[in-house]
Amino acid sequence: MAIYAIGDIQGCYDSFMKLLEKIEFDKTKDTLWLVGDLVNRGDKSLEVLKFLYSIKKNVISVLGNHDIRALASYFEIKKPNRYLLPIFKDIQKEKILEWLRERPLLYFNENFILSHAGIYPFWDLKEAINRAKEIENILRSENAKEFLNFYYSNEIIEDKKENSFQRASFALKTFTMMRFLTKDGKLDLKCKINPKENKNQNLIPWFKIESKTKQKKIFGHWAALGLYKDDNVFCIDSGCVWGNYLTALKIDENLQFFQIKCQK
Ligand SMILES: [Mn+2]
Repeated sequence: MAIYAIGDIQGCYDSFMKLLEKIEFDKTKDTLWLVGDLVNRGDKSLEVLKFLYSIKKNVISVLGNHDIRALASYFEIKKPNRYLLPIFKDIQKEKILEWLRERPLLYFNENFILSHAGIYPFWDLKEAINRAKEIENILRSENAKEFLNFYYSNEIIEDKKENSFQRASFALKTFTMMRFLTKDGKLDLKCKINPKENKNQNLIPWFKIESKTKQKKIFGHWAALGLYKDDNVFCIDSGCVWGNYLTALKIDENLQFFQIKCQK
């Protein structure tokens, strides 16, 4: 009955399989919490999706920016790149991409919140749940294509709320792309460096701003931050697709880490 949170897989199927061996993952009773970015930039994105679909009852996976990118190809807004193309050539593409489309942006229990990039610190849990739901409802609706078209043509970095696409676009950016925020709560989407190297005093890592949610946040997305923990957060993107490590965090009293070196 163990729960393991696993970092950004990004098509690194072989590393993922090795990690499941290492943690002795048992599909009759264990659950995986995945921080998203299941696909893209790694060579076996199709294999990752097919495997997860085959064990979908054991999987809680939140959407990451690369998963959204795959959905943009599904809705024919962006051409699939060479990493995503095998998915679109596969006979099961509809089934696995419809599964991906239905993944949430946020998952939580009493102690932890799971999301790809983090939780906007100015939102309490109720607001974060509502904002995630708004995006999920749009992505599952017939407006999904129109929304993703809007999302990719408008870089919304502050919480404008004039219309539902603007609201949802900002929220989607926070859940899937956030790293640094400006002091007035705007997203900075350019700076990707490790916070230790940041000299711009106007940019603050989102998790250094006091959060209105009490649970510990488990997230990925920030490969330059790497494996990171403090009293409030766990970042488990240890850059497997960049030749580094894939990380699992066993969610129990001991919070034990397991890592596999990239198998490429
Ligand atoms: Mn990401």
